[in-house]
Amino acid sequence: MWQDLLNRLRLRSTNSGVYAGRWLDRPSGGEIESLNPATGEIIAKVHTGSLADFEVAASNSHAAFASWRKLPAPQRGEIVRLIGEQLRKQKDDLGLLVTLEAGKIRSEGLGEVQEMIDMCDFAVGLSRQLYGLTIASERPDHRLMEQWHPLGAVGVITAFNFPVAVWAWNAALALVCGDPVLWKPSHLTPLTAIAVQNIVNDVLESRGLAGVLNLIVGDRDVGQSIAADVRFPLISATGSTAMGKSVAVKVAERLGRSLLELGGNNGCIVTESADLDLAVRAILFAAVGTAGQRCTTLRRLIVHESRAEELIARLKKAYGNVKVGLPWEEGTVLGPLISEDAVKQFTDAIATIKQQGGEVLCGGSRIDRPGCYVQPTIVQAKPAMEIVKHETFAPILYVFTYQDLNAAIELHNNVPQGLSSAIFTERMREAEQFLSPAGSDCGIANVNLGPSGAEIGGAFGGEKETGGGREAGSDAWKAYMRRQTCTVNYGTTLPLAQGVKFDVE
Ligand code: UN1
Repeated sequence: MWQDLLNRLRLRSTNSGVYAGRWLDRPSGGEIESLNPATGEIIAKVHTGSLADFEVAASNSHAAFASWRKLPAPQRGEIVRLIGEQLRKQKDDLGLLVTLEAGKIRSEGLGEVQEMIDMCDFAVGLSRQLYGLTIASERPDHRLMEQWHPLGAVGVITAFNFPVAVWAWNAALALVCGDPVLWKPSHLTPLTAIAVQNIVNDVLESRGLAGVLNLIVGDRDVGQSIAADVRFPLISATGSTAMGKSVAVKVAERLGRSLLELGGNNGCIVTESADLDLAVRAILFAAVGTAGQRCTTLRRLIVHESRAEELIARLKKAYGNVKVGLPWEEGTVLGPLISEDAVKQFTDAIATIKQQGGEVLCGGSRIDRPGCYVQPTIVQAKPAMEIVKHETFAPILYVFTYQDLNAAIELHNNVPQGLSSAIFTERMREAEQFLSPAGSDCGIANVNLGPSGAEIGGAFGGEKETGGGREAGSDAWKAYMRRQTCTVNYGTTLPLAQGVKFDVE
């Protein structure tokens, strides 16, 4: 059924998962299967890379740095522009592949490719704006300034839930900053990565730039090797907190730089004055969209006690109308979870919720049909429940009630993660309190919209166990470059800073 799509994206039934400047003929790792989570069927088999293949990919990435860094940044931007152009042309197919392999509904699959295109556009503009500062020197006849130089090859480790957009956040910036990339995608979504590599290869090879963007589909060993390797001064990793901690330790051991985007456990406060029409729609998208598998998914709803009954009733009604179906079918809003493992984590979490005194208000079960489907679930929770501090990557929404906004913000912040957050209020004071230094402790804080679905123009990332990294827009590019502070003495004397005297006859 999907063969035409796979052919158009040049995916054969057995694909080579290692591109190290060129496709490796026979990667020496094992073979994995890419599964369609909506049906459980095998889409294709993929040859993975071994540690020996990693070595080839790493040395090619490192070698490419020598010349790529010398190309003027706007010319690097031109390459990114060409990549963006190809992505525009293949948006429909690539978006459908995301739907097929990651189980995202059609508009979200397309949205993901749009996010890649947006990143390319952003990076093209940025390629002419990698500005440094000029600083007033305290010494006469001195110029003090900073400039930004390419850093080196970047290791990019991505997760299944944004199988291509997060690569683009990193790759588009890395490229204009002068850094080659070695990408290790999730083993659950190798085909989308191979399809993207096929697209970028055309651009790179036509310009004699093979080796600037590389791909290795590999297992944990490969991820650990990238993290440990000094040829990658920056490792950007997206995934679970457990994965991030192990990568961070490896990178820190060699004093490398890491950019981490890890677990989220995002909350939303609905105040007494909230516009519930807005809130219901936003909560639905944030908690049920992507089957609860975004880092930014809404997991904790903290609602003023005077509005709780009405809000819960409206949410239950809306949850009842959620159209579950095959993700590529028109009208579907809830597709499958990514895998059987993910379904097990959902059912285990529901059992734990009940043990810890949570009450399932709606949902709570696997859906009886082929594929990895679960019901969108609302749970009346108590703050003391241990499980509400953990991120379960599934559509489970915990509801708490509050009386006083200070207490609500405290409850909101009382989790180990700190990615995204939101408040619904019509009162300016409440909104500003949420955004103040004593308000939300997250990297992202929204007013009158949900916590998920950020645009690329802002810096994306979060605090605490979310890892502290910032990707995509704003000045996130600085992580991909090294800052050099330069002082030039254009005078004929040698005054020392801080007025130090050091005269020797
Ligand atoms: C993620 O889940 O890793 O803000 C990223 C959002 C998306 C990105 C999510 N633009 O929901």
